[in-house]
Amino acid sequence: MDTTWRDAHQSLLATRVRTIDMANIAKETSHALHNLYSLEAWGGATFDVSMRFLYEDPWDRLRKLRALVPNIPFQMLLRGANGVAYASLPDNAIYHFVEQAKKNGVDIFRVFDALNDINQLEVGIKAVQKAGGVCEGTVCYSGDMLNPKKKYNLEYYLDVVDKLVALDIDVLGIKDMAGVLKPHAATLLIGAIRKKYPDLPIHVHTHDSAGTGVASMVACAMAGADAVDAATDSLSGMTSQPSINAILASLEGTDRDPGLNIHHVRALDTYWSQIRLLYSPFEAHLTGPDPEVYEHEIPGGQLTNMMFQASQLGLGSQWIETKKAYEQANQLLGDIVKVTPTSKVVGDLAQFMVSNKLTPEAVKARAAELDFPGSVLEFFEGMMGQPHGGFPEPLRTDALRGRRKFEKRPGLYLEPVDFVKTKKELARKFGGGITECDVASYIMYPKVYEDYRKFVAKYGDLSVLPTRYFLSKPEIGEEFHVEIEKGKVLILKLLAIGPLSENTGQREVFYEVNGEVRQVTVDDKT
Ligand code: 3PY
Ligand code: ZN
Repeated sequence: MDTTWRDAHQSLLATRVRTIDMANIAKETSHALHNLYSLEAWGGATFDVSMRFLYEDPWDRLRKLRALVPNIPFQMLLRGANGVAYASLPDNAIYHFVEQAKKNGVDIFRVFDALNDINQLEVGIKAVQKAGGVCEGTVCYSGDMLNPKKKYNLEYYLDVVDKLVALDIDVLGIKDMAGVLKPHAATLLIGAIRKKYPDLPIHVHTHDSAGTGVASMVACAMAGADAVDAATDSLSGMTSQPSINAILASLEGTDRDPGLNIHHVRALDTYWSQIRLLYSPFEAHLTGPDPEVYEHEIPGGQLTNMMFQASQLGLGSQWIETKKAYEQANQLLGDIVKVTPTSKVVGDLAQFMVSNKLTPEAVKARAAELDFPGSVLEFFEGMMGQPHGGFPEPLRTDALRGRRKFEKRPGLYLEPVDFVKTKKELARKFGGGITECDVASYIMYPKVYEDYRKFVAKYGDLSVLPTRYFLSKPEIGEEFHVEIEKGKVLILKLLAIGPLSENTGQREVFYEVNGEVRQVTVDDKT
């Protein structure tokens, strides 16, 4: 599977790659990668980020890409009972969301749960089965299976796999979100699953954070995995997936050679090498593999995000401290599986410990009086499911101070969504034309969706702007083209920018549209 359109940029460029940059290479991709298992094109953090930061409709991205790539299955990442959000939603919201995703172009759903909680997984799995999608039931790999002192061992993983198989999944996913699945562990894990389930399709996901991604994926292929994940070279390596060409070269001449035309695959990367430059403001400036990932176990996407945030806040110097605190926070929380949303819980607690200068002992001793981040309290409440081995006590009870405690999966306690009522409310706020996809977006992220709609009502559809002009302003006198719909091209030229008005904080901007001079007043937010 090629992850370029989803996890690769989520893990390297803060999820910022825009639809237009995928659509512009979609036809060539459909040709060069025609015999791939799938393209990961949707889900995970892309859903929220496309509305929140790109002012794009995620459903529109899915439909556009689907139309351009009719021949390769599309895959999405679904966070089980959390959908694509950060905590559980009512079951009917998950069913409704998955139904829209299937109708709009997703074929294969990689369903995981951040705690490998089978009851949470079951919600997503059943929703996919009901919608008629291919269900990739997934176990998240954490820790180090080769180390007998670690919490999660081979027996643990085989037990989760048995439970997934009992739910009648189509494909088994192994999700190594932090890139800690070492090649020898990969051989043992995949070998053991293959022996127990000779006919079960196995698909493995990894990140190259420690630099072992290619070796691990080759080990998986050799041990009997059917599909592994890779990304275009220019968006691969480090916190992203391993490079597709490195994997192809490593499998060349073996019976696991996927049989792609390497010249075509490389040609796609020529495009991506240029596109990556456009997104340089979102680079985390990683300098090389991070072997400490075996200690802190921070998932790939989160590692770059935390680095990016630390440098934006001028806390780059605290980075080593933050990584150490992440490790300590994980132990405090009971050495949990860390992936969205539980990775955010550990990250929030780590940042809380660093900014308040708290040792793990102090967190335990003062738990009844500390103002823990909201995500930590939600985790302790049970809003993200039940961790293997239970919650850490007395920390949980002390931190909750009488708040609710779910001992079963949260969906059993949540009121079902009234879709008709929600649709009517949205129509009242935003006018007619509200679709089921809009309803699903609103249910996942109410405020993000509302802000997105208000933004579009004010500024129009910015998804058509070339990225260079979406991220920064043109030079005076610079001319550029915007295709607002097929065959309808605007030729724009910035002519002049007037002085800042002290009273209004606004400026007059003069520009040309297809040769006609126009003028607009804009807020100067700088
Ligand atoms: C997500 O949930 O967005 C992930 O990529 C988890 O690895
Ligand atoms: Zn990933």
